[in-house]
Amino acid sequence: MSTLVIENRIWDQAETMPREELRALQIERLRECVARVADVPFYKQAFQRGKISPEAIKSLDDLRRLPFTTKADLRQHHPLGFLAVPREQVARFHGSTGTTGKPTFVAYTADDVSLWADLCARFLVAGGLRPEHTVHIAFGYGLFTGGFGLHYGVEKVGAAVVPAASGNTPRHIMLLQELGAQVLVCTPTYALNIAEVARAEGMDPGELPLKFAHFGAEPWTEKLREQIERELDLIAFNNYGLSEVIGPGVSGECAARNGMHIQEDHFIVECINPETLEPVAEGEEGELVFTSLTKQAMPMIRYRTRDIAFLDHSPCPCGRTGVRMSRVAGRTDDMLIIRGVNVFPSQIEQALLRVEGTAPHYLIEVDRPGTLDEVTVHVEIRPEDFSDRMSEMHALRDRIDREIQSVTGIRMNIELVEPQTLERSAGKARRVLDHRREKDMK
Ligand code: DLL
Repeated sequence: MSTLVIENRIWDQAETMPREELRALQIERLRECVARVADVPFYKQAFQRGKISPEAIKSLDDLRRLPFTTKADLRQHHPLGFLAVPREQVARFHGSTGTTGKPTFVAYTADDVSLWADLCARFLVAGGLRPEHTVHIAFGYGLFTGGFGLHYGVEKVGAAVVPAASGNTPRHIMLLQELGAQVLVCTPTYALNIAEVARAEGMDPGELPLKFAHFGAEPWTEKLREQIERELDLIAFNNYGLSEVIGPGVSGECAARNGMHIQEDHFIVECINPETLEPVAEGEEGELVFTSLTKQAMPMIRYRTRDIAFLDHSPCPCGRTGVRMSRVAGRTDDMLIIRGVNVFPSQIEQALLRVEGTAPHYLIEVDRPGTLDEVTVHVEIRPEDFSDRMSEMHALRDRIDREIQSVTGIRMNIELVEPQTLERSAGKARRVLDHRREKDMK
């Protein structure tokens, strides 16, 4: 386990702004944002209905008079109905791939791209990045915001970038060895994949030169962090963002690694009950909603992320004043309702990681063959734990069965599969195959 100590360094003093000052800045910026989107058809209509003008924004409570924006609204105004600047001012398009249907596009002006770089620099520096480092980026470079966003952030800090992009894991290992990057940027599951391929090549992944890593773009658990840190001998930081709001750079962990500081001078966060749309109490889980205060090309008012997390306003020893969001427990649209019980894939991951002998590679298959939902969890066994003895495999399966039942309260079918049989993803891991949805869509 790494014994590296990350010194607390702050990229931008705005990160430590007293909360009173921060609130005043947010109100001022919200007013400007409302003025900026006044001609976007979706907001124009909503503002007319609600009799909202920039002058009507007097306090942060007035935010609640503004409409929510959803993915469905973006789809309805596809491709560029949310553009708030003349087309010639757009410097960049990105897209969110989405698991269903067409990508939705997002746009940036040159200033937006520069802000994005700065916000990524903030969390990278909070998590140990210094100009003398080399950073290996194994995110896709393309419509996905991960590659470019982190790339700009690293450049802004003045560190060296290896834009390795995604895919071809043996090549990543070769690049890591030859260029000696100390910092890894990718999804947490891809880091596991790198460790696994290194081991298959007869190497100890802990011998790679990596010292720390910035992971994001998909939900992961604290247990998975421990496992990755152990295998690759590094310190792993979590960072969060979404294309519609800016991409990576919405929030990230500091050295305390006790929640991700939201960059509140640029985004207002709300945490709501997804059914009643009312705010939840402090510390209670709910859906995160973001308003992007300073984006120009495509600002979002109260964008419903569908990500479930909780907020923590308690002071942080690092001195940053931005509220911290917890890990994302899951997405409202990933939440499985199994015989009426809500289950997140992350709960199954949590259960699996408690059982020695299973790799954190799994696939949850849901179906409704008759009237009842049935769940099968395909779990990959680590090569060293794979055994020809049926009794050992049965005992392992029973342990998994018990853990899953104790975490989710639901009995699932457990199917053990041989090492290396589940698909590996170079980007976000696919954890759920819901045949009920496919049937519903037919
Ligand atoms: O995934 C942006 C990003 C890239 C963030 C690289 C961090 C690092 P989208 O493709 O639009 O953008 O997907 C956004 O990914 O709503 C969450 O559900 C999920 N997500 C992103 N970061 C985290 C995280 C990028 N740290 C969606 N933990 C979001 C859990 C995350 N989920």
